[in-house]
Amino acid sequence: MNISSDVIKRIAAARRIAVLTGAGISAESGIPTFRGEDGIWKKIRPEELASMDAFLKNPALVWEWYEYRRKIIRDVTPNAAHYTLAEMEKHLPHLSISTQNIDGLHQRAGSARVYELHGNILRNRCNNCGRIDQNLDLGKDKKRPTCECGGLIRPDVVWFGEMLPADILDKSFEEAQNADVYFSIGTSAVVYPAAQLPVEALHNGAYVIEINLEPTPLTSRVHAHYHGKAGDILPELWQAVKNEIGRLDP
Ligand code: BJW
Ligand code: ZN
Repeated sequence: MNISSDVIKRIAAARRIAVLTGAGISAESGIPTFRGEDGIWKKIRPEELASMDAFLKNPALVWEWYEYRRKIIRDVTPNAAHYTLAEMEKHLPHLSISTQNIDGLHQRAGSARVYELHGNILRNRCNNCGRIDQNLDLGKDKKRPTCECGGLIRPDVVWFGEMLPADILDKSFEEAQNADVYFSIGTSAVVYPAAQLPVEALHNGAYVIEINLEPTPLTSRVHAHYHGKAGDILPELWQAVKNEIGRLDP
């Protein structure tokens, strides 16, 4: 891979780095993406499953999708891209990750400063009173589990038409506004407001780098883009940055 010395120097000199990740960063761990080739579950688009309308219309179908994905997520492990970001956080002055993923793999890889924009699939929440329930037996409730208050229990994730957690979104925008270098990794960059974060970073003078298998609506706007697997590109990029830091600070 040809990494320009400008990219390497920018990362090595950055005081603050912020990262947006999407489903593509977990693809090499074996978790299907939403919109890629492997991304359509039973040929149903995410927009038809990830909404309160879909859940109210057919809770059993939506629960089936989440149970299918929970099983995959419990069985997989973080990959080289997750581990590289965790290592970068330890060695660079400040690095945060705003993730659209609900799989918890950044935390399992050792990243500490992680903002989960779309929630976490391993938690359940009552749609009425907000009570969090981690130990839900779906079988017992015939795929329509209800809370003590009578409300429907749902996965603690953010669906289309729902607000993202305000504190986490605010923090993510703050990180984007203050970043010297911003990475967008493994996201199709079509779902808002997350897709606005790299644009916000651009508007505030950050050097923006995209790593994705294919071009996205963001590609033409960034300073540098790498088309390939995050698990190949990030470790190579980080190795080059470590060499540069070593050269500057022997
Ligand atoms: C690799 C790789 C490898 C593969 N290496 N790369 C402004 C403009 C237009 C629309 C809106 C707007 N503001 C709000 C909206 C509406 C809506 C929206 O954005 N719609 C668009 C589709 C048009 N947004 C919302 O509704 C959001 N809420 C909101 O804005 O609240 C305010 C409001 C309320 C009411 C009315 C109006 C406003 C909420 C969005 C919630 C999204 N939820 C989901 C499900 C989460 C739970 C779950 O996981 O089940 O989030 S949908 C799904 O998409 C999931 C993802 O996080 C999200 C993004 O997908 P992501 O991560 O980018 O994955 P993919 O599959 O799309 O892309 C993977 C990429 O990786 C591909 O490009 C591959 O090539 C690449 N790749 N392998 C590197 N190895
Ligand atoms: Zn309740």
